[in-house]
Amino acid sequence: MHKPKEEFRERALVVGIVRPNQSRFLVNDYLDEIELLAETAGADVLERIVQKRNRIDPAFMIGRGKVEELALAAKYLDADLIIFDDDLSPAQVKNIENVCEIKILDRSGLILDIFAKHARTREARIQVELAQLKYLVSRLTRQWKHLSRQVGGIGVRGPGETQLEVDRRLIRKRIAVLEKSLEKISKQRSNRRKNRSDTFKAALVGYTNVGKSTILNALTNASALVEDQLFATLDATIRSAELADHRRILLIDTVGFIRKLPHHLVASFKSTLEEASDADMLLHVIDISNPNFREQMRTVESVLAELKIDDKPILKVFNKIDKLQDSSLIAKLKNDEQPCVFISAKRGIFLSDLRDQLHLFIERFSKTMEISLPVNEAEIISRLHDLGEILSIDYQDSQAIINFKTTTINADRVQRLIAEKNFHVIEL
Ligand SMILES: Nc1nc2c(ncn2[C@@H]2O[C@H](COP(=O)(O)OP(=O)(O)OP(=O)(O)O)[C@@H](O)[C@H]2O)c(=O)[nH]1
Ligand SMILES: [Mg+2]
Repeated sequence: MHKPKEEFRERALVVGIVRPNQSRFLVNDYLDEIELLAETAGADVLERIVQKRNRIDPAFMIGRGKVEELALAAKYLDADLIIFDDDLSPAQVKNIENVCEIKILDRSGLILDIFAKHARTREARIQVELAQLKYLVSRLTRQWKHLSRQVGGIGVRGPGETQLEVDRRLIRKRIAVLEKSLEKISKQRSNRRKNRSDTFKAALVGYTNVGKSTILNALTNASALVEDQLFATLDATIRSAELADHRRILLIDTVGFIRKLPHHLVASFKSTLEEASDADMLLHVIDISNPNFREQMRTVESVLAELKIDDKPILKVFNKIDKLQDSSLIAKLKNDEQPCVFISAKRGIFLSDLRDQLHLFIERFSKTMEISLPVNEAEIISRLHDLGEILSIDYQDSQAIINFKTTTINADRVQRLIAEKNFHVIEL
């Protein structure tokens, strides 16, 4: 884990709950993850507290007695904050805070904080602020001012510090302003997309920290930010990669997913993720060396379904094979998870397999069509140049017979364009 030395690090306790149908083993994996999140946000985790519970306590989540123990541990260890792996209601936060007298953060709050810390571009900053404000509106009861020991730090970056005291009406106004700006950016983005719509596009999607940006860099000589941190990438980066026989493909790097991704974030990041929705195929990147990779795959699949982009052709890219202990796993996955490839992006192992598969997908998901139009339809012909490759044009009388090749997605656009004018198109 990358820890900048000059950064002031807070001291945190993390709390997880084992539910009746869960194993301690699994909850420990979840706590590994929340620990990584905490470290990424700038905290060192002093201790994990795990409690088995059949029923969630509505007032204190883990029960008053356990919260009192927690307060003692926090005092003894001189902690600055307590992080819960589960999301807390505003009342639970208040009650636990009253007993422990230090900052209490839940999973969503922590993830939002990391997004705030990593947002670089104007778009990412607006998206994060929007998500934070929406989260805040529902918990305006939270006031950390009365806590003697801390001001600022994790969980109160971004709008929290100043806006907490402002009333809901002002926050709603700000939300409306931000939503308008995002709409504008989203329009500009979709215009830019139109301008590069003739090349086959593959979006890198997957759980956070699996190596999406590393793959983008390995295939394109780009220098996207790669960090052993969660959510290093918040913006969609697009680069062109060369495959065999000079064929090109556009690769789109996207923000990573995580278990229980706060829904305000998914909503705010829709326009960034629209880049993925416009892709011709998805590369679902998986960290094969993570013991929890199957659950991570399911999380990603459900976010893709939520974004309604799970119907695209998907190539599973199992990355980090260099870290794998048990290579029999590869044989098993090869059998169960086709189409898939196994690579190490960092070490450059089997990248040619990935390139070959991309080539196959381009072939398989491209369409050739024959279009007949009057020769004077210059505007449509110029639009076709934007949307794909004109293989040949035959002139017969006043008709142009165009042999045209394009991606599956653009083929639908062309169909609509031609149908609007009642001209003729046949898919070959
Ligand atoms: N051992 C090993 N490490 C890798 C490999 N690929 C990436 N990594 C490391 O995994 C970490 C995360 O890589 P990124 O490329 O930033 O991952 P990402 O999916 O873009 O992550 P986010 O943008 O944070 O969601 C970095 O420390 C990389 O060096 C690999 O093939 N093998
Ligand atoms: Mg990344």
